Amino acid sequence: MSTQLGTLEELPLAYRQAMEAASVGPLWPQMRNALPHGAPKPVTRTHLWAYQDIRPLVIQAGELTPVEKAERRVLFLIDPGRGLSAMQATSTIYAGLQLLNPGETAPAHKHTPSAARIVVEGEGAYTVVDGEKLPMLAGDLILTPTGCWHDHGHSGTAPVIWLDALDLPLFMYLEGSYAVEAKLQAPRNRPDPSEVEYATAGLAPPRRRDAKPPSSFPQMRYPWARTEAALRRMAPHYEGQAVELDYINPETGEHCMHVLGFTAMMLRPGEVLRPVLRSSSALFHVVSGSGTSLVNGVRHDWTSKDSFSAPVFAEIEHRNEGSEPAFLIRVHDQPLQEKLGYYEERAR
Ligand code: GTQ
Repeated sequence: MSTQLGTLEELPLAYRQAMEAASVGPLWPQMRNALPHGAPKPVTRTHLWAYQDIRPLVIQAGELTPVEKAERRVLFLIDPGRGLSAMQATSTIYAGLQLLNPGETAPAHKHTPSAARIVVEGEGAYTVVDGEKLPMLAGDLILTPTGCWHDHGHSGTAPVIWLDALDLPLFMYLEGSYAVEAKLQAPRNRPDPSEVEYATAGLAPPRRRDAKPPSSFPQMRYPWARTEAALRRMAPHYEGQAVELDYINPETGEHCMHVLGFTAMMLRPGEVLRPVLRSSSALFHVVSGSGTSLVNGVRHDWTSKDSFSAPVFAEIEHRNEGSEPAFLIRVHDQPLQEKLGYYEERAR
């Protein structure tokens, strides 16, 4: 059905003015904007954020703005489809590069949005989440889920930069975003659960009947070394298929957070991957390696530490023409869309 719907201009001026005065409007001129036929019309435009271009600006932020004056010293990624004021990389994903210099701390706070960090460069930084001290090594995924206290510190000798991913756009849309501040936390004197209870996939401690249920977020650090090793082990057994691992909650098997999901992938040398069209939007972060991706026909030549975005239902082709495998983490909003009951994949 593609009936031509009536326009605003066809309506008498006096009627339009009367509607405006009464704070009402006609649906039919807006119908196709509100409910496009067959598939959404994304606002998001794919973009590549090259680390070598942004890194000097992040380092400069450290010279221009003391951390005390920033609270979180971050340059956020801007979706060209939305313009400069939008604090978002896609419809649901806020992302930013955060700098912490040696000796600096970022004070504790907790907030309604959830955050996750992927460490991009440097050693010696840590995040304390609800008293759990989480070391930050390159490629690690560190969660700071909704309502969890978190502060950052750095006992190394060179700047540390990480990529923050938050579900902030949704919380701003919901008029639900706020934070509570506090002093730095005293971390517990033990390694985090990724090094203790959940160091081996498939094993979790037994729970006594009278014990309180495990936290909703029992594991908040996913060391990259183990993720990469797992992808490499899988690769020979997945010939002709994508080599991917989802970051999951080890107690429930569900996505590791409520709104945003995280999927690690390995692109073998010479591999060309054309994934299904997904209703989720995505931000790809390159942990290591280089390659080329076509996103809706736009070509991105990417290398280690770069990030690039894909709108909902994007046609994507990844290519690794090098001789080394490439490793990426896809940040996406599949968990949210599943909760809303409309996550969809379409064959190409
Ligand atoms: O590190 O807590 O990029 O609260 C934006 C908001 C980082 C953080 C961001 C935040 C944080």
